Amino acid sequence: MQNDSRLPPGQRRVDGFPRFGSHLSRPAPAVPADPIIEMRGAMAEVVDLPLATLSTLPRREVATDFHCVAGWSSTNLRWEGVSFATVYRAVIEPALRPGTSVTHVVCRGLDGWESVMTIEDALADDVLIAENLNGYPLDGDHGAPARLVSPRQYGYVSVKHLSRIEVLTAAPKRSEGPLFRTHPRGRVWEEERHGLLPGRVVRPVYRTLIAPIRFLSSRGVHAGA
Ligand SMILES: Nc1nc2c(c(=O)[nH]1)N[C@H]1C(S)=C(S)[C@@H](COP(=O)(O)O)O[C@H]1N2
Ligand SMILES: [Mo]
Repeated sequence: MQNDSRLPPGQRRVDGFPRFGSHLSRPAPAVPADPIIEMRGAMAEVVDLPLATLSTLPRREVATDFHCVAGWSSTNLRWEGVSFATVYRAVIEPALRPGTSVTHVVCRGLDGWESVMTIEDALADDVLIAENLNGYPLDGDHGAPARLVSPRQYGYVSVKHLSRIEVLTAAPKRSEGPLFRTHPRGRVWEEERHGLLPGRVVRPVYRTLIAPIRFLSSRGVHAGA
């Protein structure tokens, strides 16, 4: 636990970059032969963007740390892909219904995981649809074939195996109970760890979840090289 001074409040450094998520022991979803990202919501026409096309948009690299809301941080990751804002401007915006004012974006992964971002957070300049991590294509553990990466928000926002982006004109209704209520923004430096309680109050509770989730997630890791 050396030198955590440059980490956001309440975070502790881990070695490496563990696989972590609600998938627990389940292996990563299979990568489709021709993966697409479905663009849906307040659009005049739906768009299915092949990843092969996404990859031709201007590329961007972001060197950053990754912070899980449970309290672990992985440092010095180098993501490479296409900026979310680039995809939004090039693909989504031209297909919006005329006069539409988008307020929120819902991303979904092939395993059904979903996260909600305000449009402001989604368009921040370090938000990526990443295809590579530290110089290699993403593996199943970290979100193959492409994932969202929003470094200034807790890790649950950064949907792995990204398969769908939905644009909304109002905040979606919440289905979570009060216990694990996510914060509507989940910004790490503000410690927006919880929707109802102060971040530092839930820190010790969330921290107890790290070891079991990490253990289970590591049992579902990608079997390839
Ligand atoms: N598709 C999908 N994305 C997900 C999750 C998940 O279970 N499924 N878990 C989230 C959580 S809680 C965290 S902390 C990060 C972990 O990313 P990693 O497994 O690459 O470390 O992924 C996030 N994105
Ligand atoms: Mo997390």
